[in-house]
Amino acid sequence: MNVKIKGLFASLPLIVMFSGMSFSVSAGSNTIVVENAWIREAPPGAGALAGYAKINNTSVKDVYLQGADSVSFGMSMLHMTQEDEQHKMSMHHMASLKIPAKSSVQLQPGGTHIMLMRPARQLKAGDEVVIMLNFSDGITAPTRFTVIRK
Ligand SMILES: [Cu+2]
Repeated sequence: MNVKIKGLFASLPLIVMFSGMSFSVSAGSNTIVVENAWIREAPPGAGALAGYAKINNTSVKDVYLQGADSVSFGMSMLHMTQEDEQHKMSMHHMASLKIPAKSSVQLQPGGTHIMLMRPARQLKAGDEVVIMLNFSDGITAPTRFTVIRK
């Protein structure tokens, strides 16, 4: 996060709300609501986990998810899963993910996800971790993810 974004942040009224499993953050005319944020439980010693959520953009302007940050992981990044002609699955880093105006995008297994590398501790079903979702226009949504066994 750079100085320009911090300046923008300071000048805008910022409203943060938690209600059950959903989280919303507003800055200026942008409103993002994150729902059902979860992390798939991984076997002990796993070097990477994946996080999923539904991201709603309730504003009239497109917003871009540009990355993630969490003190609970050595590195967090946006990934997409692709299948080639031989039906081999591979994952690729994504610089940004568009959340169209008045629309939503689902991060889900087999699709776009937040790759969470080098967990600081073993995470078990029921644990909660906060991951900062970084959007365009300097919007940061601190989102509570619940670890689920699936
Ligand atoms: Cu991945």
